[in-house]
Amino acid sequence: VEATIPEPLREAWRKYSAKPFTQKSEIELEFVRHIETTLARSLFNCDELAAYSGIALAFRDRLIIEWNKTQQRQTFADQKRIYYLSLEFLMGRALDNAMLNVGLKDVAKEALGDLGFRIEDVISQEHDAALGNGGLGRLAACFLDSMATLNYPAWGYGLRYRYGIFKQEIVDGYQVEIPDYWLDFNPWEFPRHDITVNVQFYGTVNKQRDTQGRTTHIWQGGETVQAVAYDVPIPGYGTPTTNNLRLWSSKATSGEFNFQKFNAGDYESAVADEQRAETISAVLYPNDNLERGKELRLKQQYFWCAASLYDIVRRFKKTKRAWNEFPDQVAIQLNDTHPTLAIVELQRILVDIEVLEWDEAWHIVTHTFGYTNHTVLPEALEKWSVPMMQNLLPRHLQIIYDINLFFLQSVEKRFPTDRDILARVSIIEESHPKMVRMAYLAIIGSQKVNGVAELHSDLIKTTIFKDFVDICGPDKFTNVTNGITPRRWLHQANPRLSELIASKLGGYGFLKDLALLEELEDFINDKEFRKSWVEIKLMNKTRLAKHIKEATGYQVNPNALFDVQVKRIHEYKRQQLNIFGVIHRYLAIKAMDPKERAKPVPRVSIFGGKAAPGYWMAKTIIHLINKVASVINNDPDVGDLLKVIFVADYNVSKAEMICPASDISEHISTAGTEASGTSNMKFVLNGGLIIGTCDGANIEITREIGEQNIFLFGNLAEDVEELRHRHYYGDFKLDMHLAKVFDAIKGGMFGPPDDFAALLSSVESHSDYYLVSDDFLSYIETQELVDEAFRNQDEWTDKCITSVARMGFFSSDRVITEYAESIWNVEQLDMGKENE
Ligand code: GPV
Repeated sequence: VEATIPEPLREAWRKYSAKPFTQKSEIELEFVRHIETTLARSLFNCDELAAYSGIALAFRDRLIIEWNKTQQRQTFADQKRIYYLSLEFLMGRALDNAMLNVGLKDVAKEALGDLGFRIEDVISQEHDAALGNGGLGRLAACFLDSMATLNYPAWGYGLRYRYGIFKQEIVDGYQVEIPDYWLDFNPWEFPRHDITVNVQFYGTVNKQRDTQGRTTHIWQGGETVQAVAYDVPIPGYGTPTTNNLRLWSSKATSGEFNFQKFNAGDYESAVADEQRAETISAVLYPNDNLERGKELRLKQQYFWCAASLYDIVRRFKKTKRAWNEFPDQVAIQLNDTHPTLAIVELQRILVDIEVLEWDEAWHIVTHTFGYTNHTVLPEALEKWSVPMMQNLLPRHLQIIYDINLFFLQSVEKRFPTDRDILARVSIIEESHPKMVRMAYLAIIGSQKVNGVAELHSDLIKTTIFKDFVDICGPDKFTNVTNGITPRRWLHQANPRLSELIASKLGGYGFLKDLALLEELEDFINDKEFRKSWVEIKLMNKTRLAKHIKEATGYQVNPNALFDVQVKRIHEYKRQQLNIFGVIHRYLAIKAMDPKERAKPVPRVSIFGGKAAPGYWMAKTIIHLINKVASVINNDPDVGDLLKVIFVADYNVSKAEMICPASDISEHISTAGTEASGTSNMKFVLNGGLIIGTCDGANIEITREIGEQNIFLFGNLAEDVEELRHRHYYGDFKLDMHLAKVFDAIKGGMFGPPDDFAALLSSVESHSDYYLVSDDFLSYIETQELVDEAFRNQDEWTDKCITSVARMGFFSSDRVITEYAESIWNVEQLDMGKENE
């Protein structure tokens, strides 16, 4: 029952209703009030962490006022909404972003200054919200920022993990994982103990006849777990729109807990049940581009889909519309196949609970969903075992079988002569055990399927989903090239560069319309501008050097060429190619006459990234990088010519420091394996150049910035299959330069060779699946071109400025606009009146 205040009393209510602050004095008042009351501290014991808490609470109040108004405005507007379902939202820190997006960072800086704090120190107290693994999760976070900034009525739905991605420590050169318990103090979430959904698991399905003689399915028994909503406000930049990210947390169903077992005197087991329920949302699975088929993961997926769908349907029903209007009010985007059960769940709600006819329900479902694919790697494509699904979600498995039956019947009708097509496209793989192919289900249940960069979208149409293009027609498959939010990845990460750009472009309009950056090319010969540009890069490198010194003890020279590869560690991303290249460089320096050693360009090779805890080869690569670092960094023959750094615990806030500090960054995946990549965009937007393969969005970056401004190397995607085939049939010869690198490793230069035997043999004797040897010569030659180019600092600066000027296309605002127009059919909210 919703309570409303009677009209005569609303005047008093309005008089006292909370107003968003704008003045320094108001921020100071709120800050001190929160320190002294909410936090029960005083000016005598307010350390930087307490100061962070105080200012964060002040801004959270500011956000929630706009959040409330936004929700009212969107309800009133009654338009179609976007629901972005993602198991990962890699948000990073919220305070800096909140202050910038509401346009009060400068004011807050003064306020904090008045009270004795430096804003940078306060900001750096915040714990990253790390509810994601890598690119896929960060993309979701960028999308939320853009959807709010563009005034789209949009909700994110995810899980409130108690543990985000683990913290990485490097001990004796090995990765060690530390649990990331991040919820001790989180002012950015609002628990909604009144918004709950009971989610059912296990049990059995019984058929019944209803009064009209229809067969209905009753799913009974099993267990239920309660989903509790936690809301996170998402402020847009330069707009009052503050959207909602709703994260579900699991707990035991209220009432059920304690009662029966408590009465039976079984208190301990009642507590155990409660804990088991909470386990569902306890931990983020730390795999990137890999699926492992664990039952708890399937439970997470259904728990989240069921709670979200219930919430979405509840909101729709409040509008009292007819069911066939559902797709006009609701667009649900599936971030990879993780939320594919939402398709089945909506069909179940419509057929079993709302008693619609199957076909009518299926029409609604297939006009509601869109599916984004993020990989072609076979080991990352989700499949769930049929027996597991039968046990956990018996009714859903029946519905999947029915969806499959109707689908295969239609395929058979259209392709009566193709004898294998049914087995190829069946949602059920006829293996032992049988498996449910989630991507096929997602395609069949969606209106549109998209890849995340042009090459990738072409590849899915010609390889993994080829049959579906024939069956569904090519129009179902589309491309939306990824992008990044310039608010976080330029303005927040690189405030000085953002300010310099604003000074030339006459304001910060480019942050909302990134194509405006093209005007920068007019200033390419402006001496003052170039000087500031170079100074800013040097300051950013100095800031990173300071962090490196504190974190590793190694001193690096900020004038050296900073060569960065930071991303999840994966064989396909080929950090091994990079470190082998570093060893090659080291051997070359060692072989030089000491007098010659003045010649090469000094370089710092910086690595960062986490390996999935069970991914041994990735951990071996981390170990090798660290061993190589300790040998090279302590070799007096080398000095500043070469340093190797592994930055531990790479995360969003470290990325904000690292991206502005690169001269060159590496995006060197085997062609055809990296769906898009998004850090490539972050580095170029911050005035760094790229060495990369013709893969993912590198190709479109090249098209935009010009091929004279990027260092491309290596085999092309179209040649990969043929090369692998040749290796497989014994036609493989280790590149001669790589052979010397391997000899050095085998000779024990970097510690016991056995430690690296598996890594070397993955290249030498297991067919070099990722073409490290095939691309090695091209890679080291291109690195020499990088040296040459870097020697000419003026031309280098030309390339950097030109590239930044041409990066407008890679704003996530452009991406969201494309989704809105070609997939969701959703309009921006008209903010006319509210913006006055
Ligand atoms: I599948 N991606 C990811 O981060 N984790 C995953 O489990 C899967 C994909 C990434 C891709 O690897 C990147 O190429 C892409 O840029 C990113 O998703 C966003 O689309």
